[in-house]
Amino acid sequence: MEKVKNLKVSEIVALVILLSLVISIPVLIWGLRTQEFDVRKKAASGEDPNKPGYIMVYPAASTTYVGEILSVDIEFRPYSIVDQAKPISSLTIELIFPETYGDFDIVDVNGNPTDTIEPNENLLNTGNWAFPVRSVIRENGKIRIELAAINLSTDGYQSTELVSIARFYLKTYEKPEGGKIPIYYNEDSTTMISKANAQDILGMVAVPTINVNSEALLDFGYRMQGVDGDTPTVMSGYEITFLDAGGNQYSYQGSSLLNEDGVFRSEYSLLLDNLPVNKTYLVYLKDSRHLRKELGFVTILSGVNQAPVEWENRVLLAGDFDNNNILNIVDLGKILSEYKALQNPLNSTNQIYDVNWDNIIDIFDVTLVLSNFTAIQVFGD
Ligand SMILES: [Ca+2]
Ligand SMILES: [Ca+2]
Repeated sequence: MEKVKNLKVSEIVALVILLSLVISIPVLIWGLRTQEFDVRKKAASGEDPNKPGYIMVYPAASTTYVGEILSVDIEFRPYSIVDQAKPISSLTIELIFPETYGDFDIVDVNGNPTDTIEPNENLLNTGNWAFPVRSVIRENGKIRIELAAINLSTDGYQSTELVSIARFYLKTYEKPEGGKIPIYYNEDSTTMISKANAQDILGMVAVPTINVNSEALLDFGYRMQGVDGDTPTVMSGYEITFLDAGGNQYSYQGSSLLNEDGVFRSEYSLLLDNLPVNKTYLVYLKDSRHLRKELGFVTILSGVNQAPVEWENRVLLAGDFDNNNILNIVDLGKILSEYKALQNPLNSTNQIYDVNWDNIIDIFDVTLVLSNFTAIQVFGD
């Protein structure tokens, strides 16, 4: 009986181990795939304590959009264990973009093709680092990035945290085949050299595959009546509506930040999910304290679209508090019911009545609304 029981237990254990192996391998592969990082050990052996060095090429987002400028950091970490940390004297990396580069390019922060990448300013400003090689090389329709960072201090450099050594920008012009831009690195020319014995301690390198999405996005700005650049920092929600020539409507919600010029702009490009592209739309904007405003026409293409700059002069008119896109006596009644003293502090329910965003409800909010009340019913666009 005992024996049978033992056998069963060991069988179960074996089965569990086998099952977990069978499951873990695809899960591991799946994990690496969804991360979209090519993580490879540079060292021939597995956990080599002489090769603790780690380089990671880290994009700001794993997905970029056609027309967008994606910033990508090259990060490194000589040692992960504090007690074992030893200084290094240099770092070299060669990144290879195997795709033909007509679809994308390495650019500067303004989007113009560049022949150099930017060293990390914090490291540069220490005066201890030199970057004799930081080239973008275009050959045979392909791109390579070569970087050499040399630490000139007598102590060398050590860190157990990931540190950015340089940054480059990638701009996509067209969606590449398969919708991906893979990046590889050259194993021979990618190194991290220890200060003491001039040996390569680089053990692992992670480089990304960048997904390219051809969905449309929009950058745009607009104004609000009574709000200028001196107003305290404001983030405001909105609903933007795209109307095509056939009368089809597409609405999206987003939020915008007030800048110092008094213009509200999306903090990030607004993703226009499922909006048909290569079409012209008439665009309207609405929020919870203003009448709807016609911003104007825009033709939407794949990737990041810039709205006409005139939109930044469109001013949303205050005073529609029940969201029916009409300013009338109902809206006046609503704001007057919150105007109980000369100065009324904001709480969780009355914020929409602070139409000039100065964090108080006073006579200026009421009179802004009254300035728009020029008929029994004032309709938004
Ligand atoms: Ca109303
Ligand atoms: Ca106010």
